[in-house]
Amino acid sequence: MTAYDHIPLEGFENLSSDEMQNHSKTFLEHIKRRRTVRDFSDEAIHEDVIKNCILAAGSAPSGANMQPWHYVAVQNPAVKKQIREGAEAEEREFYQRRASEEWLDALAPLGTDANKPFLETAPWLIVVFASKHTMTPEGEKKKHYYVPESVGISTGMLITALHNCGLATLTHTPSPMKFLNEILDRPVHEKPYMIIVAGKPAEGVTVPNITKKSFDEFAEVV
Ligand code: IYR
Repeated sequence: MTAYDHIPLEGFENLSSDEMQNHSKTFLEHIKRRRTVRDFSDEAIHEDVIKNCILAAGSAPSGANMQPWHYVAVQNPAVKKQIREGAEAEEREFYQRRASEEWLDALAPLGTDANKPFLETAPWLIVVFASKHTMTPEGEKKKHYYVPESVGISTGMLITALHNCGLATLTHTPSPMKFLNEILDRPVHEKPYMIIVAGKPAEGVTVPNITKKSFDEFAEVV
């Protein structure tokens, strides 16, 4: 393998300490307004918005720059219907048989159940796949590294980018998710990672009155 050429770092914003403090506060206020919603408006959202957010996700750092993700942005109503049917079948199994009492108890305050109408109502379902390896044009298998870490970072950036455009999201993980490979025709070495449901919140939507941990509860400075 030959080493990459190195080029000067371009576009680095050299902020003063005051500017940094202002940016940190402004961004914190903005990101704190992100809330997961479970009821979506069916208002259409332009494809370019979703594509740009996926490009933002694709700019994430990844192990050896392998970019081990594949995003499928679904807006086709027939495909969304298939995904809803597949997800609800798995969720029925989950709620009726697979979930432990402890897990059901943890979910009870959220009031979730096996019905997932938002999978058809929301204008976009962004299905994230994590890929263990890639195939070179010569048909050679190239292993990916730190796959869950890389895809997690990328998906977090996607959620942030969508929030930045005024879109609400829901991180949805029906389990198992193999049905997504069949519906979306993805190869077996790509593992469905999660579905990011995106759109405007339904009119009058409510969210659970939850709080986030304070700095001292989840972080420290040494
Ligand atoms: N996948 C199920 C259950 C579920 C699990 C967790 I952890 C949540 O935070 C929310 C739901 C569902 O979507 O209903």
